[in-house]
Amino acid sequence: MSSNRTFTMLKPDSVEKRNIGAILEKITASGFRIVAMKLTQLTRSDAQAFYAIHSERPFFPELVDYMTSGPIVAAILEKNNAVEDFRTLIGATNPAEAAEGTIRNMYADSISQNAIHGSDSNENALLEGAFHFSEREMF
Ligand code: IDP
Ligand code: MG
Repeated sequence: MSSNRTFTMLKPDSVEKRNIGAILEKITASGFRIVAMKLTQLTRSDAQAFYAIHSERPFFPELVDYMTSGPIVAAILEKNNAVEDFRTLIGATNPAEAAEGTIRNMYADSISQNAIHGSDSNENALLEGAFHFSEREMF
């Protein structure tokens, strides 16, 4: 996966609230091409591994409970400057601080249930994409 790609998850709250369509519309209208996509559910060990960097944080148990609470939509997205532009599109981690018109501003409920994930570096985009997809699921 090259550096013009990023990885996203529409988190369980977005699926539960039937916001998949609206969020994907915003993503594709913002110039991202969908390279890979699936509806799936994280196991506890998946969530613990995916968020291993946060394992010592006080919110980690809550994060694992939330991310395993229902299905997610996992996707790889392509655009010039994908990682940075996607972080701009989703907005700050805490929706109360997310800029007007960002996905978290529009669709997130709280700092924990914040609608969507976006990779924070090219290196993590590659790792996170490979966590969910094989090469033959990428187009
Ligand atoms: P990010 O998703 O904007 O990159 P991170 O700091 O990497 O934010 O945190 C990963 C996820 O952990 C967040 O998206 C959110 O779901 C959850 N999280 C982060 N900080 C808190 C917190 O202070 N309380 C509860 N959950 C949090
Ligand atoms: Mg992060």
